[in-house]
Amino acid sequence: MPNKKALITGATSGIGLATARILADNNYDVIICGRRKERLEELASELSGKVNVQMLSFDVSDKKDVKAAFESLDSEWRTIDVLINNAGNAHGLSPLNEGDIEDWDAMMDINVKGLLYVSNEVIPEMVKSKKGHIVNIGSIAGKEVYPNGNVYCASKHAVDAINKGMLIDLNQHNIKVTAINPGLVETEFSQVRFKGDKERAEKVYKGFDPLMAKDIAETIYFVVSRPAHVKICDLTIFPTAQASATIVNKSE
Ligand code: NDP
Ligand code: 8X3
Repeated sequence: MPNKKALITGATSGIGLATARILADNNYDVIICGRRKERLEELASELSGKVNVQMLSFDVSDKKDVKAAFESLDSEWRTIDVLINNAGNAHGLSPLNEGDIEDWDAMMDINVKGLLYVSNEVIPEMVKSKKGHIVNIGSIAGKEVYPNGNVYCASKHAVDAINKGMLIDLNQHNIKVTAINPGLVETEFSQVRFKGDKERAEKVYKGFDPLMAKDIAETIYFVVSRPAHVKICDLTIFPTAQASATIVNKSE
């Protein structure tokens, strides 16, 4: 049997990177995506001893770029078994009245429209082949709204709604759909949110044991490796110290 194929957006860092590694360890051929080509090349050389690897460097928020990237794929890579819609980030953390319009655009364009553009390229082949699994990386920010989270929370609430829509519309085509909604995971997420302010980013994860990218990747592998008749639809995953978007048991 040929290996299954997984496409992972945002594979240059954090959750996507850990997911590409764990899927390759479990014999998935992988299409790794992200804007940072050097990181894609490093990961491709790490994984290509184990499985077949394709790199696609594109900006998920640019629909022409997305289309061109998928058109560049050879036909044997066009039928994807597992799509991990992971690329995304928060940009800024401030009251709505002090928000930056560029940050708002980035979050809606990347987290919401980017996920749709990529899905639009992958779903038609899944429908034709009557199989496939889409894993959408949402967030606790898609279930709750927290102070200053406003537009990031809106983008992740949209991901939650899109996930539910996919679940309903793709059911008749035998396509599984899963939302994974993490709480606090220590990745480059807060560095991006705070625009490279490392000290502020590190503070987010101080005083408790946050989730690590590998914890989410292991859960994703669990979800995609269930038997054909089992579909996990929606999971929220917290570090043990977390109880809601705002309740975190910190030691300091
Ligand atoms: P990272 O910042 O570590 O990784 C983000 C990934 O997204 C990178 O690989 C980046 O690649 C990619 N990405 C960002 N913008 C674009 C773009 N315009 N086009 C293509 N790729 C892009 O963060 P995480 O691993 O934490 O985040 C992954 C997902 O998990 C996101 O959707 C995030 O919202 C979600 N999440 C994270 C949580 C956390 O606490 N860390 C909690 C809940 C959800 P590149 O820059 O190379 O393009
Ligand atoms: C990322 C985690 O707490 O900023 O989605 O919502 S949080």
